[in-house]
Amino acid sequence: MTTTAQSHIAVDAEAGLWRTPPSLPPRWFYDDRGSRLFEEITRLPEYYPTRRETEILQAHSSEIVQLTGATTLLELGAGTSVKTRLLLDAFTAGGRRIQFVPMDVSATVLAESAGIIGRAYPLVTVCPLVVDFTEPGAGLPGRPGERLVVFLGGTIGNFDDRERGEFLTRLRSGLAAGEHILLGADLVKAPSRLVAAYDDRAGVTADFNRNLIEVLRSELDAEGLYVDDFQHVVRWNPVDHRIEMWLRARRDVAARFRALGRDWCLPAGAEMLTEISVKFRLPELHGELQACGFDPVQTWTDESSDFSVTLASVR
Ligand code: AVJ
Repeated sequence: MTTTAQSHIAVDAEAGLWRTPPSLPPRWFYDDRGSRLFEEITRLPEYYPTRRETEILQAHSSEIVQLTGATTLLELGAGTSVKTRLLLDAFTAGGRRIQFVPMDVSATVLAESAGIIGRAYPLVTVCPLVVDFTEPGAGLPGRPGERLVVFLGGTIGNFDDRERGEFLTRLRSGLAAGEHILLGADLVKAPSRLVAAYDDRAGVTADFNRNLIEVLRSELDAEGLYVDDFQHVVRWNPVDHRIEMWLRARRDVAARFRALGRDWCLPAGAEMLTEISVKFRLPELHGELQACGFDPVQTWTDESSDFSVTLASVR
């Protein structure tokens, strides 16, 4: 699994597992198996975000491209960039050239998708970058004045209010006035639908969540830590308008992380927070963007207003 100096699972485990409640940042879901399980999630009948966002991009990519006039497309948390291909289609439609910088924590996924996109799009120069975009650090690549940063899938929902503000502010400071961001954000809707999207009947999301235990076990050389001792729990938190994924201990867990030289106990019934997925209302989202130095240009939703894609310019 990919680790960088700034982002190491040992550091995150030390910082999160001994807190009350214990927690771990969601980036550790995406080892090879986790990445495959997430791909499977995007095809589940209950998981609407990927399909809705694809519909929006299919309908409005040319418009988005016209509004930005960008010549460099940067993608945060790119993964396989399937939806971004709709933008690349629009960008290259008139025979124009564009530079594409997919950024992701997974070097494997990135190298594979960069190869596929490079071959499929002769007009696109692909410059993949292995980085964790949640970490503060170097500025953004590409020529200032001509960049569009896309952050799709609703991954902005993985940040809580404070983290989101910090993230947007830092993103703003890495860009020049007049440049653009394109942000996919999931919208508040009936809790039953939201919960179903994260607690699917086939149990794929449960496997995805519980895979985190396997990642911890193998990466931190743990003994006494078993995937089967954990149950997938999903809750809608109406106060913070977010989905929460937890792992609940089915029995007393007494593990030892040999890589950390520390013991970890979780009594039966206790829970660990593994992911939040904030859902938005558009006026609030626009207000947050404004407050962080962006001017919303336009927001598109799908026909059922399940999901949103917002183009904003840097003030
Ligand atoms: C990749 C963060 C957008 O929050 O919907 C899907 C991750 N977790 N099912 C989301 C996820 C469980 C997903 N994001």
